[in-house]
Amino acid sequence: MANVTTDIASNEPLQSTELDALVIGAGFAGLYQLLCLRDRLGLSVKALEAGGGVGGTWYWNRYPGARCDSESHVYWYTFSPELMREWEWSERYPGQPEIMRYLNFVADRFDLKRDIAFNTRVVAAHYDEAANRWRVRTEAGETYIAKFLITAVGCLSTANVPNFPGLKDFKGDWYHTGQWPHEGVDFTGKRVGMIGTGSTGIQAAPVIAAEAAHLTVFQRTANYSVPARNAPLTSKFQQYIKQNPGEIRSVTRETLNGMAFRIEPRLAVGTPPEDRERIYEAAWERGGLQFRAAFHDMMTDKAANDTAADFIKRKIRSIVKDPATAAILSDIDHPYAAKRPPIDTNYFETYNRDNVTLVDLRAAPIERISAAGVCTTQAEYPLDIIVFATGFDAMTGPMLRMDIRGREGVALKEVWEAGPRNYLGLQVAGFPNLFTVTGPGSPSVLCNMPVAIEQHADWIADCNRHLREKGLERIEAQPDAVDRWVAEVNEAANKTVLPMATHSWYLGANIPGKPRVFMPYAGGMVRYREICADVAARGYEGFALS
Ligand code: N01
Repeated sequence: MANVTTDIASNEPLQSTELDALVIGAGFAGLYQLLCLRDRLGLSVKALEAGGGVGGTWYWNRYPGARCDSESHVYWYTFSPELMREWEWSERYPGQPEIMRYLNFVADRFDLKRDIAFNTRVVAAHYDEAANRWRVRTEAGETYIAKFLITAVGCLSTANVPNFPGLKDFKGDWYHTGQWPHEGVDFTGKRVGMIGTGSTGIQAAPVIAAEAAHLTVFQRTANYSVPARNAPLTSKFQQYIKQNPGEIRSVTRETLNGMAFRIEPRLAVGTPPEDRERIYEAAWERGGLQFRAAFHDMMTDKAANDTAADFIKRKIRSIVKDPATAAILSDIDHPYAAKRPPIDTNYFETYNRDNVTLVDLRAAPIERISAAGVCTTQAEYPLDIIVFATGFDAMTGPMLRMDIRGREGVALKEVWEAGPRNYLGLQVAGFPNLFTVTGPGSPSVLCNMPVAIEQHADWIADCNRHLREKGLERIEAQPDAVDRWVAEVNEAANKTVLPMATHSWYLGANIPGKPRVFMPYAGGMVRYREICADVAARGYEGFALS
């Protein structure tokens, strides 16, 4: 449907597309939200996607070694048993190219692409109170009008390139891992510098080192990592997946954070040291994020966490042969998994290669980038390529880079000036009919993402159905419900060791000037699902419906 309206910024008459609902993003979240609203509710819906294809985070993060850390048989949609039987994963953890093939397969299977506008970045969304419509503008100047607006913009989609002086003078090439060139980067014979040792840097370093003439890793904060133990899936396991889609779906709905494994009920504190060591050793051999499931108290009791931290630090020192390098890598200042825990393939082993050097930025921070390379306060490191594995303006960044305005033109930037405030991570007071999928205040990044995404998209679709059945037009979070939810999010975080990593992106601490607020809901996906269901069952308690 097209009609003539007024451009929200320039007052120019423009052709607008009018819809029941508009979805921003076509990653895991946007695709499924589009499917729910279009195919189950019969709404007129479009998704607008900045990238040239589906995939969201996986479309952009094509860096060497990019791979998911959820196991493949739980890192997918579970809404359709047929779909689960039709797709076959090849490895324990899906690599970026395989995830892209999967998401394209889903988009084609459900004919979603016909309702997605690619290469279309949303720059503004303003709520028109009189019309009860969202007016949305893209970078190219197109406008869309929709009753419901759903942001499915991902938690980690706004790349953070630190503002080092001199970067523009660098004579070599530089790349951020989250904006990786589609044609790839040839490291052969090159001197490569990589800044950052989060999940991304830890995945990329071994792959780059195997190709480059030399790799220099610049580490600001030492990090834990546990071996992923990736391997091809056996045909027996592939058969198990096809035969048990219901069981797989159920498990991801019963475990704390939507993973395939359950947290062991035993406590690290009180377990005799030799038994504990044996349990950690078995968990290390098994590999993956399941390591943190070894003991129930690991994430809630610092003393318990210390036992895991100590085990991993000893492992690092036993793997890395040069004692000085091992000391820098194992000098970790936060509890295990208080920052998002990476898993790896030969990360610490990479430092035993002759062509890899570690630079300790705690001892000598980066001062600037020169024409030749990276300069710390102690030395200049000449480089041909710099890789920024420096993370993202997480969770709020993707929302705040759009000019989102609610009632009376109030900007989301103002409302979130001191940190994100919303109800259930789903709605902001003063922004009616705007829903955020896996935004701050929801389990999102602490959960296996597709599980969190399906819950949100289903809840939003059910809410839409409810409004339609009741003849209602508008839903809006109430300020007192927001206050209570913000308090609950804080309380949930404070029951864990998570806020002890004071420099983590969970707290926004990686971005200079960003308010330090623990953003995801740490109470677990099971509890969160119950709360959301309960709110809906009570007639959307905490929301005003009209
Ligand atoms: O980003 P990060 P990431 N000078 O923010 C350093 C998901 N993910 O892209 O710790 C020097 O974790 C920074 O240092 P510090 C996953 O959720 C998943 O690695 O702030 N260094 C840190 O070492 C993950 O958590 C997968 O002191 C600077 C690094 O850069 C999230 O994405 C794979 C700096 C950034 O680490 C983000 O991971 C990859 C500066 N100015 C990512 N600024 C899987 O599924 C930042 N750093 C496996």
